[in-house]
Amino acid sequence: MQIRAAIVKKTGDPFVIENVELDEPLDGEMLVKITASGICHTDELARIQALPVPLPAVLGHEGCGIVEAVGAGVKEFEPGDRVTFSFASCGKCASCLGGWPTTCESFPSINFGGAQPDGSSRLSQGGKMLATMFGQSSFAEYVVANERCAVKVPDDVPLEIAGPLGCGIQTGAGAVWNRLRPRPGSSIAVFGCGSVGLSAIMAAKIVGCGTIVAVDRTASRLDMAKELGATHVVSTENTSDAAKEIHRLTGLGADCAVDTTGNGLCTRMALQCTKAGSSTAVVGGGGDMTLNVEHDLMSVSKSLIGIVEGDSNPKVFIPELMEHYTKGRFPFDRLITYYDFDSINEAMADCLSGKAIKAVLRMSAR
Ligand code: CXF
Ligand code: ZN
Repeated sequence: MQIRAAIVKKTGDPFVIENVELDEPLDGEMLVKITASGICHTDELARIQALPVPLPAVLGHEGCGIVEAVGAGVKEFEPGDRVTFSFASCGKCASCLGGWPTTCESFPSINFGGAQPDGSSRLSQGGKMLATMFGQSSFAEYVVANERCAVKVPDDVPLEIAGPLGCGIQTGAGAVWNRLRPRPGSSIAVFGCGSVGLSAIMAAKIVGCGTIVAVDRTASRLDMAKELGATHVVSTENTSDAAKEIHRLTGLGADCAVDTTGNGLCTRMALQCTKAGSSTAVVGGGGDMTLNVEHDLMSVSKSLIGIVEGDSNPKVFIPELMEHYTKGRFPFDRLITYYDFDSINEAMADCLSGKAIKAVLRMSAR
């Protein structure tokens, strides 16, 4: 079928919305009409090729929509189901079988290699294959994706908010709940108050952390952090040494920290602001840092850990996030600014400038 999709043709090109061909779903796949798609910084990294997804490509990996048709062998879904997508995984390797799909052996190739595991793509233009992202390519009116990437959205969750749960929101919340697991009453510092950091803050509040310190340079984001659960905020505009300030607030240092910024200097500050025996999680890519292994880690029994997608098993974790949302504890919809699909370049620009915390594109295919 012919659909409209946003294509990136060459490195750094803007998105152009054009007609493309979408093939029928094969075994285990389904055709989904996209209602909305979040924009994530990783889409920008792919557009500028800091993350080398093959081009030309249809990016987008926070899609949600309604199942229109299912291919042979699809067991979990039927036409009419409301679904949201997350990252792709093979379902067959030891990590997937053990319930840890973020460490799937095929994670890099299946999510960033541009094609399905067999090397094929359901998307093409003028007879030439278009690369896909996260097995979904949600900057489009329709996608064909494997049912393993999808999660049902209950009727009491508005469908158009659901897409970001599959990447940015679970990345922040999952780092706290699935890996750091702070104790009630403990302290946590969160560096960066974009959608990932604010999700970590909401998760820390639900756990019952007693001290939640938000660090960012933008006053409006720190205000939002306070509204969502931060007990203290540190502005890097006004404070030259955020780590020192966090030591002042917590006494011995924070019990754990999350760095969402992708900036090595912030990762270093996050590590420095914690107390001995603590863990610091890095959940945003791109930074370089130097550290002294003895002084910064070993002699103080500290851990510096990388976490992909909040260590989440989306089929289990996303329903939990939606349950917290419907109970009013996890108002992640407050992070969203909506844009028409045709305004995708403006939406991306607003994400990069900080004007939008989480941009969500509304598709409007008939
Ligand atoms: C990605 C970031 C790069 C490593 C894999 C997961 N998250 C999606 O935006
Ligand atoms: Zn993402």
